[in-house]
Amino acid sequence: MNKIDKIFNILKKKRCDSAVFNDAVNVRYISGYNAPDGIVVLTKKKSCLLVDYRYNGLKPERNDDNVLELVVTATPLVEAAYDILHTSGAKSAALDTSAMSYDLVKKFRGVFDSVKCVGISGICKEMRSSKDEYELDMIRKAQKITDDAFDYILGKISPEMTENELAAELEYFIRRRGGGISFDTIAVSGTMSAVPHGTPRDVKIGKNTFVTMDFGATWNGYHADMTRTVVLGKADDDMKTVYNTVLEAQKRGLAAARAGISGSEVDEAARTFIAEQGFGGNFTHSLGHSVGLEIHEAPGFSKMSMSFLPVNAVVTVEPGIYIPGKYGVRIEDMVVLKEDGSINLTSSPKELIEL
Ligand SMILES: [Mn+2]
Repeated sequence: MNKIDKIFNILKKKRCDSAVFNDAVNVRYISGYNAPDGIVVLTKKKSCLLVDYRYNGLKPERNDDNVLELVVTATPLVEAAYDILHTSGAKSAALDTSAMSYDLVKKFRGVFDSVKCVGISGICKEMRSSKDEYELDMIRKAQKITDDAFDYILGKISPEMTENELAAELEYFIRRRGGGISFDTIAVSGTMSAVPHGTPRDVKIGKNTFVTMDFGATWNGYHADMTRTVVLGKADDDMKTVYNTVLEAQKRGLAAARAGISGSEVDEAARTFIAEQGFGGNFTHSLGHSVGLEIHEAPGFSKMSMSFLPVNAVVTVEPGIYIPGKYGVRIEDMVVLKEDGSINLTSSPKELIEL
């Protein structure tokens, strides 16, 4: 079943015969085109992506039956959308309100004269959690560039480099390879590595402390996400204990990760080990999140995640230990969930690297 058929099944349950999407990510997901300002209109008679002339001649990103007809129009898009709904005899349209302002909802309601608007958030949310082959392929490509960037930086990094320079080098490598930047690169050392999402500073990386790099490339809109922590110089015994505790917790999380169980079970597998080693209070975030057209998607591996994980969800496994005022360690891979386990998409080494 293609995506449009799946969406119509969802709409039926909501008693809607048509739908309108304006959220840039959902538009890309449903239409197969990267047209952030376009509107997707789905009706029983006609489904299309409406765009203005800035996207004239745009080619789809994928080549299968998940590509909509591209309609370029000079008519304001909300009015053009209504024309299609009206002509198709639609009675009740689902408005994907995931990224709509109150003002925009009012505008749709004002223009959609004979068609009832039903605001529904997250129509595609569950569908997007299980990736198809094209999506997995894009994520693999994004992760390949990300792994290559890590390999490159190991030959480039030095104690004299600042955190900002380190972040810039990673991003420059990704850009040269044609990738986009998945999110603001985290490249932090020493005390700043104790902040899980610390911001890079104009401070030299220095020696004999942890350097954490959390970064990723995108490919056709699909994200990669990876974290590695390394040491320039030598790690002392305490540092080795912290590092190897995170590494073992990550391995336990990876071993537990599979489809058909709840995210909390996977989180628990890693968290219990860290707590047993006496660092329970230092693992202050959830174990992982899904990744796709957005860097953070549902479902995740967290204490609160009770829903069952689907086959082909792409999820991160990223335990960490953070000792405030001192340093922190995080190790993150991305995996595809299968019924009997998971496939690791990340190939970078993760035994402690001392450079
Ligand atoms: Mn992550």
